[in-house]
Amino acid sequence: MTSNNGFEELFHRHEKNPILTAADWPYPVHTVFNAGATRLDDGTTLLLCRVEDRRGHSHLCAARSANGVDGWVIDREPTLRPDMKNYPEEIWGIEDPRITYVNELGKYAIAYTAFSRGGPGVALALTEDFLHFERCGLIMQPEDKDAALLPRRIDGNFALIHRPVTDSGAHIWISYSPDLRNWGGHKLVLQARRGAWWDANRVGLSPPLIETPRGWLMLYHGVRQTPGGCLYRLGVALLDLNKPEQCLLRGEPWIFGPEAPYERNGDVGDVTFPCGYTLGDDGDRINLYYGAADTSVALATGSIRQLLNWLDEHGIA
Ligand code: BMA
Repeated sequence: MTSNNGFEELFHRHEKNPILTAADWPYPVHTVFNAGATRLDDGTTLLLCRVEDRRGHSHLCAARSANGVDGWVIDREPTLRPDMKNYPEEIWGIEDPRITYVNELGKYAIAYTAFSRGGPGVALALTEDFLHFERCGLIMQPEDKDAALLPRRIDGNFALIHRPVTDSGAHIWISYSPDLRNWGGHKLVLQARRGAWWDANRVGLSPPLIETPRGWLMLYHGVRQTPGGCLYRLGVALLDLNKPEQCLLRGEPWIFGPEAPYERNGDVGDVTFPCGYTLGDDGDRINLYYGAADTSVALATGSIRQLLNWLDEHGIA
């Protein structure tokens, strides 16, 4: 189906958007956005939402739903709070969780942003039930964010996609670890483009990688800085299955960006920021959960097959 002024539409907004807002919360909160997502054993969709309070600090709160659209049951109090006493790097809150189920551990790994005095860094926590959490602490020092663990080892090591910021820009990297504590083997995966590009200067992983027989699909955000503010849009690339630092294809145009009123207006307007997805029972449908304008959680659906076909047509090696 094509619409959108002739551009092929790869993600379709849900008619019930935004699916979660502060008004749904069982305790006072300012905004709810940038949610990690997973499907539990019984098929329940769990969103781990970033919740901002009226100090401007964020914590994480779980919402569960049978169909992933409505009927959300939200934890009565914060599910994972910053723990400044034991993890001083969480002093200004914890943000933007990405969830990966790691078969080998029988646990979910949550990579999230710890907002420290030194800037944002990447922290990791493990859980079996989203009730009890085992913190691994800061695994990438500031300035670094937009991280997710891969669901299995690559060549014997765990692998983490993340986005450090250096003088040369904000690009997507991968790092490896034998034990989730010690990290090395850092490699550049995808560079921000330059100049007028929609993804110039600043890119970052959006949800965790999506495994397909042809490679890892990576949905990533690009940030366009304009005199009127930043525009956060989504692009797609395909990474090699056994060597994810090798980018096989990268789309030129963005595939999803702020259009709907709840994406254009909010605390930070013109932001679509996915941190999680779940797959439909057919193994093809992608339910993409994204933060809209740093204010609410919205849902759009796409198809793995269609994304791969689109990359064949619009991707460059
Ligand atoms: C990014 C992150 C996101 C946020 C976005 C827009 O740098 O901090 O959490 O949604 O900016 O404000």
